Amino acid sequence: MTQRISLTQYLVEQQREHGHIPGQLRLLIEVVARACKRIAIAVNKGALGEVLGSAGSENVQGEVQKKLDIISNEVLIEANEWGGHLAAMASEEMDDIHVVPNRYPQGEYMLLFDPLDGSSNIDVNVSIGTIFSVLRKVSNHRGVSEEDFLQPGKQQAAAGYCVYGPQTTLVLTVGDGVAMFTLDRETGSWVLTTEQVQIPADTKEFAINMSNMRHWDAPVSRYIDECLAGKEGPRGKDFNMRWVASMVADVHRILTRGGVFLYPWDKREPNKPGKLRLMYEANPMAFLVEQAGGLATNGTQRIMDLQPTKLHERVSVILGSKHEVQRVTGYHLEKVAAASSQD
Ligand code: P6P
Repeated sequence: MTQRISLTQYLVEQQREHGHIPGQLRLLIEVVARACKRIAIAVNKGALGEVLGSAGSENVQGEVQKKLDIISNEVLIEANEWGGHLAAMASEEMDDIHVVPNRYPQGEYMLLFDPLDGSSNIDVNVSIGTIFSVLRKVSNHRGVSEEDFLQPGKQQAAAGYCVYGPQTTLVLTVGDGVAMFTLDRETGSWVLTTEQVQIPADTKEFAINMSNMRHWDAPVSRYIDECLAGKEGPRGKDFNMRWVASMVADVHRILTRGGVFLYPWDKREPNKPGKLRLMYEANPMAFLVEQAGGLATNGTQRIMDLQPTKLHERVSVILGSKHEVQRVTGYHLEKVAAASSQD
């Protein structure tokens, strides 16, 4: 039996060997990991725990909130506000930021999260997950405001997710590669099961919601049409398709065996740049994917270079195997170049 190391031992060794993880950040990660364990217990109760179904309210996105959305959000808030490692938190489920109450010491980090992504899958027992992103409070003025959160993804100190699937797995980066920890339910501890995750540069698997095909922009239609043309087409190979409709599950598959994930802008709501949220979905996933050797763009720009203007802003997302993301991005840039040459 190989000696398994725990999340705590991993973080201590990372801190000792690489100095990547200041004490406050280590505490933050351990507290978030503990909160994810509590969320996993609630999620796994299902119909036995009176946690399924709608909460009868809407979030800032105008989406119906599930009971587990609210439970997960509250677990993360309560777990993190007393530790002294955070100045504030932001969540998909909350209109405004949550500043750490004055009764607790304020820390140097800010935590953003989608407490339970993929909620439409909760009641049908399909994998869902928690996504989190960590920023440093860079302004030295007293207090903290929404503007403090508006930093590009390349400023992230850490990012990760917990996928509640056949296994409960925590996936984490602090900027020194990607590590995966599986929850050992017998001991209740996170056990390191994979480190230095690498996404293959090539793939034969794409993930997109095909029902939106008629609404796509030309570069996306071109890319998917070429994949569907298979061996006889310009790609010279057959492709497979997966779409879980849980970003955490789709990204976990890509980190595990490669692939390309697309949630692009489409004509349904032309004024919206995309469906997914930049700050607490796209940025953390982009950090993980890049740390695992993949790429993440919005079609024309690196996602982690984007300067946010609003906390809940949306973005078009193309991420995964390097060569595929380069191809899709290249098709978008060809369209931009053609349009500017006509001006
Ligand atoms: P659609 C879940 O609601 C989510 O935000 C992502 O996890 C997922 O990738 C996407 O939306 C699914 O969207 O339009 O296919 O239901």
